[in-house]
Amino acid sequence: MISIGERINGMFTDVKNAIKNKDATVVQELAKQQTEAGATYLDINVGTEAADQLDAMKWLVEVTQEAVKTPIAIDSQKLDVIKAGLEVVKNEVMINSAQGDPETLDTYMQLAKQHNAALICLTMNKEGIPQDVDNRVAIAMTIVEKATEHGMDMDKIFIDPILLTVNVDQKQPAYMLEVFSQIKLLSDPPPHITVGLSNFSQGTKEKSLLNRTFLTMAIAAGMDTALMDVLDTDLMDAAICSEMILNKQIYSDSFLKAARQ
Ligand code: THG
Repeated sequence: MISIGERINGMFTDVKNAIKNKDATVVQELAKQQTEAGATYLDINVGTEAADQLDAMKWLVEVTQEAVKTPIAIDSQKLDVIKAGLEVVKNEVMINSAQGDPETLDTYMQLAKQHNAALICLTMNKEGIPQDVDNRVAIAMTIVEKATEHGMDMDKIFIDPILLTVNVDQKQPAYMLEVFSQIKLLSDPPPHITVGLSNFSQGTKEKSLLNRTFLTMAIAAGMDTALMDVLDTDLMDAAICSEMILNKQIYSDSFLKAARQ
């Protein structure tokens, strides 16, 4: 699967302090650890407390690139923060994320094409985040239509149906699995499907177990990407094992080791 390492995020205290003190080593260590753990992309999010978000994004991208060549996912709800990151990025890049109303998709898809970037699109629009299956799938189909209209390679489109915390509404996880299946069923070629996995267990006990169990069920339903804690070895192993069970990887007694290489 495609894994996006979540750790370079100003929501974490160590990264928040690193931004404030311009302490590159904390960020670079996280970049190296997540790369070694098998991250396909490294998410970079400045968080909410940085004094100058544009400056913080540029700095985080620059110091990360000094340490590793792993592609970066520039994570912000603000277009100008994303553009600041894109200005300094050197390698393959992903934009995280665009909202799913048609005009916003036009803007972000043009930007993605300019930078040959992958693009995460959220199933939310000006009316908010739909909590049911049908409206999420409807926005997902708008995203697919817009991508076709813009001549985007579907392999660069990642739809995120927005995973909510399990302890808030327990109907949501099953809805998400249904949304994944329907997106796969209704699109040809299909886009990638992703979520912010750690959202699922925020504020709960048993975070690792909750995340890993949802991940395996989600992979079975068609999700092929996650923004996740790649430093959680049990979680990464569960992802590898799920793909082996779905015959996306050949079984051998050393299948974990093989997948890691
Ligand atoms: N979709 C997309 N991008 C996203 C999200 C999403 N980016 C941000 C977020 N959601 C994904 N990243 C995280 C990172 C950390 C946590 C959750 C989501 C997290 N942190 C712990 C907590 O809050 O309990 C620990 C924080 C700490 O240790 O200080 O859970 O959904 N496209």
